[in-house]
Amino acid sequence: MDKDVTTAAEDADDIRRNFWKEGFVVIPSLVDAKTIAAAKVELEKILATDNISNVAELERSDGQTPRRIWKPTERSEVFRNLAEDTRVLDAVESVIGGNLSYHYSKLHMKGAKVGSAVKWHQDFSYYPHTNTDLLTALIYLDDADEQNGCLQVVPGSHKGGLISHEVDGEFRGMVPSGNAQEFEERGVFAGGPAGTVVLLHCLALHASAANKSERPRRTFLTAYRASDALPIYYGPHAAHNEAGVRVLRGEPALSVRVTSGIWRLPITSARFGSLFQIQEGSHYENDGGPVGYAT
Ligand SMILES: O=C(O)CCC(=O)C(=O)O
Repeated sequence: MDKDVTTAAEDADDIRRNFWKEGFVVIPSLVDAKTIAAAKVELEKILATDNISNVAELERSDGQTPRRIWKPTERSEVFRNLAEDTRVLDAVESVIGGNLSYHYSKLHMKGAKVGSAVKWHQDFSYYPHTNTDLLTALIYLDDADEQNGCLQVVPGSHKGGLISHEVDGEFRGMVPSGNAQEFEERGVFAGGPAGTVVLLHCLALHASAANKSERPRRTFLTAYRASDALPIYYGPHAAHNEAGVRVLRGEPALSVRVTSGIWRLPITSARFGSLFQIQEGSHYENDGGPVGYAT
């Protein structure tokens, strides 16, 4: 795959049009350098702890480099503010409308040389809801490109429904390997300089390669949903993020909007703490760590 981003946008109309056409949109340098610098300082503060495993999941390859920081908005006002940044929320609003809620967030560290790959998947497979007006904003804290494992997306894939994320009949949070090969060919790179924001539809097929470069690719991922989209309850995992959900714009929903569809449920025999664990199968060894993180 050597294709460039097909969908960069600057104003609200572009953002809406490109997002709904391709299932994602890249908004170059939406967040200013000062805000990004402050987020990186804060990130180091979060990691300066004696008990790293309470805060972060570590790379399996070296057992020491953090690959995911859990719940950054609960650990830091800086990340809480970034999740509520007017520029980000304006972009989200231009896509899913003015009644929107914060869903959950995380930090992916993609450390230089050791950053794990994320295999092809659709986020909705991890958290089926009553409708599909859910999206994630990936806010790059470093310049992100093909070399350090920027996001890759299959354009238009959000229109094709939900495909299987099972291996041997069990949810594993990634598409079967035969499909992955096809998506690798059809996918495009969605990178950009630090401060770039990628809005990603919950049904868009996406992945990112391992980081073999000398540069980290740190990213704050903050997810939103239309306030009338509620999770489909199939067990405790489905409710895991709900305590943190809050209305950010518009009115709390008094009705739920239900669109038709048949959604396979992400039921597993072992609890998992992250998409990394369930995709690599390490959740079978430790039964999950912090219970059932969203993706
Ligand atoms: O950080 C990345 O490269 C992608 C993350 C992702 O796909 C996810 O969290 O669903």
